[in-house]
Amino acid sequence: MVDRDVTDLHREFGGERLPPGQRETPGFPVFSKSDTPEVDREDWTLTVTGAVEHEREFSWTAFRDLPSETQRQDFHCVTGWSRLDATFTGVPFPVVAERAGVREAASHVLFHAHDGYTTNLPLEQCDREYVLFAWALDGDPLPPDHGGPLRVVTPHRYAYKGAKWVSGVEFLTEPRRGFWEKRGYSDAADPWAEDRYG
Ligand SMILES: Nc1nc2c(c(=O)[nH]1)N[C@H]1C(S)=C(S)[C@@H](COP(=O)(O)O)O[C@H]1N2
Ligand SMILES: [Mo]
Repeated sequence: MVDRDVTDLHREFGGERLPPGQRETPGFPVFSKSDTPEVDREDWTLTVTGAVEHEREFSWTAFRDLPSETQRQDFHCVTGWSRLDATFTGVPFPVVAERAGVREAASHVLFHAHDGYTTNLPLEQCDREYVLFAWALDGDPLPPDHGGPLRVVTPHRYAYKGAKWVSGVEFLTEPRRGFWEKRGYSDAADPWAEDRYG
């Protein structure tokens, strides 16, 4: 059962469903900068820090108690493959933002992950229903290689904007570049504008 189908969000960005220069892939490739880190649910936390009213630290059970939904989404990797019609279940970004109370001064978000990965987005691009903290893929627990127990997905941006094994969300008052953004990938990462390199 899908609560929300966002495979038409390309219309908002003025493009075709398959962004320019992308090809559809049948499977779901794994793409990581390094090995899959071991993340234990027992001592798992998600921290929400920075320009917020109330810094938070969610345990796995507390996070799973937040309102969640299942969405049908497309997934576009900057290296050229797109996985269409993935089904992700998780908590929409605005739910997490609302729990922490985002301060007026916040303008950007930096995600942190257990493999040392980071990635950044402007708050306005991040505070969207379809930016999901996902724990399930196609009805099964999110596999470790794909970022389990919890990852972020960003169907409106190249997939490097979605941190696998996410450990923290930091609200910033000025932009800061993440792992790939520092190494030459685009800050904007709009697939329909083909913003691949920065
Ligand atoms: N923590 C972390 N998140 C990450 C990455 C990574 O190396 N580490 N790679 C990014 C890139 S470039 C892509 S394309 C997607 C790949 O997700 P997948 O392995 O589930 O296909 O994760 C993104 N998130
Ligand atoms: Mo990617």
